[in-house]
Amino acid sequence: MGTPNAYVRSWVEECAKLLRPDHVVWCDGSDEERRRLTTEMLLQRELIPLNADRHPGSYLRRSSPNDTARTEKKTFICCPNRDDAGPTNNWMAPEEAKRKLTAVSDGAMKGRTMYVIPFVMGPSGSPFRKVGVQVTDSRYVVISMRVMTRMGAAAWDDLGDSDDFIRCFHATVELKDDQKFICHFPQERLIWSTGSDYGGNALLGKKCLSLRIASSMGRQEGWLAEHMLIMGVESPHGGTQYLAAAFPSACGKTNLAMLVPPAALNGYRIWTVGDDIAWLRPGPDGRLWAVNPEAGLFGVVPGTNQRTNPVAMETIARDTVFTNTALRPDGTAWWEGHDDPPPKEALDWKGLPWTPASTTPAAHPNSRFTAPLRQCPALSSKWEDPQGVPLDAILFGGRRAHTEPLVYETFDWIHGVFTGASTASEVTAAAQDHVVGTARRDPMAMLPFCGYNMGDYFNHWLSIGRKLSRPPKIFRVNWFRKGSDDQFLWPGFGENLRVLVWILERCSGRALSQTTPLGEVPAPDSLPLRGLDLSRDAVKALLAVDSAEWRGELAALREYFAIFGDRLPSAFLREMDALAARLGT
Ligand code: GTP
Ligand code: SPV
Ligand code: MN
Repeated sequence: MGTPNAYVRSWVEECAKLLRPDHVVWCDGSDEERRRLTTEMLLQRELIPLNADRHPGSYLRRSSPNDTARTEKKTFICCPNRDDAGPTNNWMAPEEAKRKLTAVSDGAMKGRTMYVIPFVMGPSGSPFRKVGVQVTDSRYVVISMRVMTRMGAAAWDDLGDSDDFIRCFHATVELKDDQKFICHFPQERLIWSTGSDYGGNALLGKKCLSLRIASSMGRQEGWLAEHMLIMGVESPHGGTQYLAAAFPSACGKTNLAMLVPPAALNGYRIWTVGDDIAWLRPGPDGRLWAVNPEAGLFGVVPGTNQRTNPVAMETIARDTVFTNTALRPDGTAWWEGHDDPPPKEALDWKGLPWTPASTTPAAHPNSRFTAPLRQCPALSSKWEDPQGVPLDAILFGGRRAHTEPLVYETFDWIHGVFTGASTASEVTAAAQDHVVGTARRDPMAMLPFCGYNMGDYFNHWLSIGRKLSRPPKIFRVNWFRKGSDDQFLWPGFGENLRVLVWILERCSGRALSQTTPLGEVPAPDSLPLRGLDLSRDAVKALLAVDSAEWRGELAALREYFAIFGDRLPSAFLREMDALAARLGT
């Protein structure tokens, strides 16, 4: 096995000089190392052992109550020119950010141990993989990175003599708001995060590296880093087609990526390639190829049960870390939407007594599970393919109670990119600093994750399209439309396969559609709905396009896109005019 090269050693020395830890430990990703750290965490009560019969090898972790989700207002893109971060990102000048972070980090690991984590994002042997090195004082981060990335000394071999690694600096410091910064320096390929040890704020291989830094690298190198699941759909008629889908945080990626076909569609099989992040590249064949850079799942717990997501339930049946779920007296985890009814008594996610009469939820709404992808019974045999899988379709979605139909197909790549960029979605608990439920624009589900100006990002999407002679078709979906009774019109979860089947049949030119101002919706009876208890009226309501409502939507969209000024693709202006014409204005 390799050893860290001189570039790595000198950067780690620099980090240690600033942080002044008592010890520096170079991690190797071994099982022995994981056991040792776990034992230490159990002794320090940083982990709570779960019932060994019901949850073998699994633990509960309670985070600090003010550190339970990504924090968008403390997340910065630090590039020299403010305009290059764009109107949707927080920006800080690199020198100012470094000044602040140096002050916060100075001596921050005194009395503590600094762990050095070598890791690779992307399948081993893939020409698209990227090496990262993270320093951290959080053992929780170490054991989580071991699940979420390909961690270990193999990264040193991959790196060789090169200094082409992403520098990931993490210090827990105190979990106080004024110490909290999640800063990205795309020019230097540096991430510097302090004051949080939760999920996307602290596991720097995930959103920070594989989306914010990677999106910026992708722009330079001609590829895309996207907030997308990747899945294969094997049809009973033979053959597997692949699709990628971008939905905002907590809007259904993990669930779709591992859905179980309904009985009426028996014969179909779903193969999970990834549930959160996709790196997309034009191949020599003119198709778009997708790779999942991650090796684990960091999934939303509430709502997960045997009916909604049996594959996830099997995936997390062992060797899983639960973060911020409730704990039952028998040492098992519980959450809202669990198969079991609410327990008579439990400890809530903060460790406080909870009963069904309590007015607060037992599990945090953003409680999560961390588990290796290898434990997923639906895992695709292609999940580690160095080239990835070729996409037939890309889906953009969001959570919209009104306005957005269940599904429609866009007319072409440019219209599809425009449609993805137009996505709005109701805010969920996956970020700390917004009012849950209010709708906001979230282009391509990348609003919190794009490492550069989103106007440039839209142009980059258009330029990728020019390299594709066989581009995937682009669709918009919405599982969350509600009826006048305020209930979801669509059953969702496994039944979503019905929509995927229509989509993939459109890609192979078999399913019928009807044209609306937005795009092609399923023709009557072309959605495979047999065996589903859904009235004709409900189907109509699900697919309805209300032109008056959409004229209002378009006016709001024009206002939104104006924030990008002259970085907005002129093609988007033409798309808006064309949409206006189709809507009859
Ligand atoms: P991140 O990990 O934050 O990126 O989230 P995600 O996009 O992977 O979302 P996930 O699949 O974890 O789902 C989030 C929440 O939405 C869970 O509580 C699910 O139970 C719920 N959900 C997922 N799919 C559906 C669906 O088709 N219909 C309905 N009604 N709810 C769904
Ligand atoms: C998301 O919020 O989209 C997540 C969780 O997948 S985190 O890793 O915290 O970003
Ligand atoms: Mn996500």
